[in-house]
Amino acid sequence: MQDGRTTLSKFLINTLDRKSSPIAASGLSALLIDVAASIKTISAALTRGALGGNYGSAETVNTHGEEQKKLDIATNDIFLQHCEWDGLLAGMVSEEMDEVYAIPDTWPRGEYLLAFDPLDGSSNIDINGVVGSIFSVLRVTGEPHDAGVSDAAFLRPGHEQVAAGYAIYGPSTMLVLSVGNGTHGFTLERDVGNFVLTHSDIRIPEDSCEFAINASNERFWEPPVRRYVQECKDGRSGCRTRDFNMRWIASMVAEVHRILMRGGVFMYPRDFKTPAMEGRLRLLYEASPMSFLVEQAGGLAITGRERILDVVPRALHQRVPVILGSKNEVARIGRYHSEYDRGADKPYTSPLFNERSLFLPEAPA
Ligand code: AFP
Repeated sequence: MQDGRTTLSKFLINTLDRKSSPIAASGLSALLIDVAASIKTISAALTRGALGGNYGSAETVNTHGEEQKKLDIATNDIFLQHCEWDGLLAGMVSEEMDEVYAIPDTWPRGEYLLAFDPLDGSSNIDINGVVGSIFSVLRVTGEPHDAGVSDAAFLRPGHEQVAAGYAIYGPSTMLVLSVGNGTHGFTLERDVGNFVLTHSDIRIPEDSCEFAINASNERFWEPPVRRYVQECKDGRSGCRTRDFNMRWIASMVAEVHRILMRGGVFMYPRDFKTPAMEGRLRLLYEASPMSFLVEQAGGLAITGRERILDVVPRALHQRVPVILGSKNEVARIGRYHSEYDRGADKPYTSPLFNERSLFLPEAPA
């Protein structure tokens, strides 16, 4: 379909509603239109900035013990209001809600499950930085869902998602979406209110010289991550023989969008600042949907030791380490984890080969 002329509705009808479509899925297009309506409403609220009276803390904490911004709660309610009524959902899960949101009895229930982070990067709100929303759609399996669903219905590996996407609220608002036939970007034509296809079939470059990580956690990283980042910092004077650039926007949506647009690697690896925490990012509504989009665009997404889309969640708000982006860079980081686990990385992580050493051996090709 042609960039610049295809609206989201036309794209979804052609992709999901035509009986001839290999991925036809009744009702899914209508659900995604409601998600898109949530995003348009959030975009309008965000562009009012401080004038909207939504800056600052809500003086509450979420299930993770994190302080909630007023907009965290406001955007969560926008998703609920736009999506609970359509008779397509059996339940919803959000970063901002402890439990599964049961569809009120006033509305019929449907065959889909929606998990979302209504406002990703909310620490950027009060500084007028880039933020986003992330969503993931599963189809209910097995248990009857007219009486609502339990946690178990959501605890499915990410490769079972039927759709995933994010909104990025930047200079323009974009919706980036996959229903299993590639990853596609739509730009909000604000004065008309349509999402227009502007980036069809996005492909992530397999190589890159750009990485994103919160370097303030370096002392808590595992050796394979330290090894990879050190080699990037060594640049052309080290084994990578080319210089790298670093970015950190504190919004996973913004980092992933940059990677989809020009390649790169995003890492929020396991760190031992809080040993009990398996990672910072939540599996159901951050890591899984973003990994689905990245893989559909030709990239890789791993925990360091396994494919994120194969991880079976144990709990609604489970966290995982995330390393995703350009295929060859993520494969290298995965290889470093495997060498470390096998004790085969000694020359690269022993104290003798620190950043001042002249003896940096060639890293394996
Ligand atoms: P918030 O939504 O609480 O701001 O967290 C954003 C996020 O989950 C992810 O989008 C960022 O990449 C990451 O946290 C930033 O983490 P640091 O604050 O540790 O840099």
